Amino acid sequence: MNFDNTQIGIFGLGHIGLPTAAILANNNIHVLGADVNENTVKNINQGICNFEEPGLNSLVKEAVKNNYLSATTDLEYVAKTSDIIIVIVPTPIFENKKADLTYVISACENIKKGLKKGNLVIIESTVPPETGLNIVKPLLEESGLICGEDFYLSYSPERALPNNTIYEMTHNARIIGGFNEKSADLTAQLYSYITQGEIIKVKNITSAEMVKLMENTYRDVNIALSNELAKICEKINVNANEVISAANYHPRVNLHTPGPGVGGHCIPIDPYFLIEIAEKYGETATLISDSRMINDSMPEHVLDLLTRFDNNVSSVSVLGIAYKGNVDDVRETPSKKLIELLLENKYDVVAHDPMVKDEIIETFNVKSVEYEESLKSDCIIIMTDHDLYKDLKPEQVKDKLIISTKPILDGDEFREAGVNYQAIGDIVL
Ligand code: SAJ
Repeated sequence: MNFDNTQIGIFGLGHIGLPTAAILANNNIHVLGADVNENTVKNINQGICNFEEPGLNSLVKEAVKNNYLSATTDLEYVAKTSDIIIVIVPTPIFENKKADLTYVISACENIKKGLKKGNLVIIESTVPPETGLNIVKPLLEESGLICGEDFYLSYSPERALPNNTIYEMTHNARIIGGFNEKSADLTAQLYSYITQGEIIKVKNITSAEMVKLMENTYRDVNIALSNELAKICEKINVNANEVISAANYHPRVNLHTPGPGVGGHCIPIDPYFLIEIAEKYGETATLISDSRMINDSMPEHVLDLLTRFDNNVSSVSVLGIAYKGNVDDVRETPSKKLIELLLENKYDVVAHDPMVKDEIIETFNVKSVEYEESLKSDCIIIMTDHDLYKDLKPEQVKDKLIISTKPILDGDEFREAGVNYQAIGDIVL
């Protein structure tokens, strides 16, 4: 399929939508981005992207300069003028842990107003199984066009790791589930254009929706297993990360790394979509639910470590607000819960994060301080494995209580230097 005279409309220009748009545009395909955020649209049209992702800025700048990429808030216009439309909008959860499909539905409401014969609509947003069939398809058919005949519909999940998105988007295998063969074929032609990875077609849209949720739920459950194993190791004076590394030498073992909880906009969210569909059909999702509870309990475990080794601690520094190392994303960060617990327990709390702006840090009701300043507190809790923290030296924190939630420091080195070093899965009574 030749895309020279094709316009691709991308609904949602966030952490996945913008890289997708930029990669397509740098393959000389005309891309028109659609986003409700005027600031996002303005920045993109100036060749600027408003979040950190290695390599993305130059791709956006190049594509905009060469007139292959532009953006607008006029969603209907994007639908009316595009041949292929990709929906990559957020799918958060409500307080009750049910899927919030507001953005997907809003995108489809606009798409149906501009849908034309021959159009291909691809949903990339992570959605509960059966969303494509039961919500998206009927919505788009309100245009009067028939799915599979007049227009084509498929689901293809994004699977790019933040901070390595450009590489993964152009090398990872791509999963495709089409409403029918033609939908799947057209989608495969598009993605084979931008990724060197395998194109894997599964039976249908719902199957592809399920693949995405299984990938992330696999990760959440395995992290929960490692967190539970770490708590047992603490009781028997075993270093959890040492034994996990040893166990992973087994060719069929891949234990994940214990930590302070699971953040990001995917791993802690996607399992609830499976719990929801299970409950809808009278199934239990016990292991998936319990894993979510274990991971969400880890900030309390960090507080337990502090109270257990608290010798006159009154001031605490939280090192790391981002949900994981070397990213600036704070969505669902475990640090939020930890800070709430520390404040409830009347500790004086400050925070530091080299990747997150002070004004974002201070939305967590803590003062953002310089790194040197943060090392003056009685207790220092490392919550995020940013590279900066890997260079911490014992002499910088001589008389402090260190609680590390990520295996980035050599505990024995700190203890031999007289530092009270404790860690998830590695404490010395
Ligand atoms: N974490 C652990 N232990 C581990 C691995 C991660 O505690 O062994 C924690 C991290 O600290 C972080 C959270 O889990 O707080 C999530 O980190 P992550 O790297 O597992 O996940 P994301 O959200 O950055 O990216 C994931 C990826 N999915 C998988 O690895 C299966 C990515 O490929 C997806 O595209 C992304 O979710 C998504 O968008 O769904």
